Amino acid sequence: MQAKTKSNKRTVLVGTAFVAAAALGGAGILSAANATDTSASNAGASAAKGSTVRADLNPLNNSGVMGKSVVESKGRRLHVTVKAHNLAPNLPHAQHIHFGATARNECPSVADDTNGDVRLTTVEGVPAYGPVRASLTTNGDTSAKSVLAVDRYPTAENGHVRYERTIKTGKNVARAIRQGKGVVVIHGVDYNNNGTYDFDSAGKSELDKSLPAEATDPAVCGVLRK
Ligand SMILES: [Cu+2]
Repeated sequence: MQAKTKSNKRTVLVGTAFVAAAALGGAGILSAANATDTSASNAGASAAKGSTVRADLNPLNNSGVMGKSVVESKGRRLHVTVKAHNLAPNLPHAQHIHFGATARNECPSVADDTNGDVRLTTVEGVPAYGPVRASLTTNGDTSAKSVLAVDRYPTAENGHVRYERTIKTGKNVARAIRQGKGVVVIHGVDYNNNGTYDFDSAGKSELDKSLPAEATDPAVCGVLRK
């Protein structure tokens, strides 16, 4: 039961990632984006002279999720921390830094619920936060391509995510983040609190009809401000 559930969740998120990348159109844009791990000591040293942006993460979709994120940057190197609580427990949560040259670069509001169903989907949020620019994975690639990298997103043990990693991104994206235009979004809302992403409460994801919207809807969001 446990193993099967887990595998189902993975399947769900694989699809999520794939269609999200396609729908948001961000995957191919980051030509210069390469994921590079650095040691903790390197990260600390480079951050010392870099600039820092911080986000208070506030709930979307009445998720009740709260959190904080800090990004210290120098050049293309970003030292990212994310802390969040009250996430759908023990489920994987895709998390990204979004930014769009033509987006408002803020968190979506009820005004972005364009179909007025009192639910905000990932696509409805795009005019606010833009496409995915960095995937906050636990290991391996962190470019927008890793929206696909389901096995590499944190699982919210007891609803908590504690994430820390140094990543590299494209020059333009790094600059936008320093300018206060990066938006941290964590996805995955278990609306009916039944411990899994299912179709019962929110139906199918608009990104991919084979997926529950619960797996793709944004749960919490914050703008990384100076
Ligand atoms: Cu996202």
